[in-house]
Amino acid sequence: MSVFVTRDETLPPAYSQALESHALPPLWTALHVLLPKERVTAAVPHRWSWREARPLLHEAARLVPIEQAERRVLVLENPGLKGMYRITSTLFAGLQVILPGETAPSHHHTPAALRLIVEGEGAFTTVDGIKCTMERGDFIITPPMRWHDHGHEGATPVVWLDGLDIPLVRAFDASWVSPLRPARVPEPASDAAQAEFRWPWRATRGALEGLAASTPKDRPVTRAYVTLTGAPPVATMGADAHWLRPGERARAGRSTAGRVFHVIEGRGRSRIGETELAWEPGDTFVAPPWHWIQHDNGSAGEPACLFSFNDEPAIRALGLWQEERP
Ligand code: GTQ
Repeated sequence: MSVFVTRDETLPPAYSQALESHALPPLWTALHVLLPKERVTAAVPHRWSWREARPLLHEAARLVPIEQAERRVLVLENPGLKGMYRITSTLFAGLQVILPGETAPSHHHTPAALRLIVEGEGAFTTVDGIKCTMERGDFIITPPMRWHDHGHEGATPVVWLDGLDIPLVRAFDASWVSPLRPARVPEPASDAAQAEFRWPWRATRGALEGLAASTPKDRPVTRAYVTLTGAPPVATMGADAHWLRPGERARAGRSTAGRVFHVIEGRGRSRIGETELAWEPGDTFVAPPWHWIQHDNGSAGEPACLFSFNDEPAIRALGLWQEERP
């Protein structure tokens, strides 16, 4: 949290001292920071290259035993928010790696989590006893206070992107985790049972492809991930799958939500505010709130698929939603 000096140097020093000792700082020196004329964020647009992150994740798997780490995660920390373990002011993101035979023990916590599988096969996450298969591109949620652990029955390292609302929950001083419980390998769960927590990429990709065929060229091809009752995946965070047709340059837009994008397929670039970010499969990039976002599919003749998650449900619930499209 930022701490700023609110002393009014024009006041008699003894009076300033008295205000300080009575916990009564003046508002007038801080008002422009508390209520700026423009929306401001310390978060900056940034891209994490999968090519660069991948060897560092695999090295973490060699250097740090899972028993020590509990969750072996490299945090995608916004360069504008150093030391704060956040990708935007309200969202946490990280890349988690698990090796064959390992288990990340069971716990539950007040923050909500969502996951997008980046690489590998054979891992699973268990949410309230339901074993959810983790295949590349799958989207899996862990709503608040649900027991969850991770395991790996495959042969090569598995990596996924974690998104959590930890900074938002911490703003309410509401972050809490249970003691650990050893993970047990559960029985396989049916697709129907997994459907509460898991959206397989195979199905999402098929739906996007169909949508792309029936959507006018000037309309975006996007599917929001929703629960069986049509709600956002968790109360605080939304998620979308985007399909960029070959050569497509999407319309720009901006909103008061922060957004984290992950490249499932294709190559291209996105303009986030004034920053141009090139991307390829496995890359993750962030658009802080109120930054113009425009995606450009540079893949020659191929579609590009992006996953994204956001804090839109939270900011809507607070009555702070605003959106602009030119
Ligand atoms: O998998 O439970 O990236 O508790 C951060 C905190 C993942 C998890 C994270 C967590 C988890």
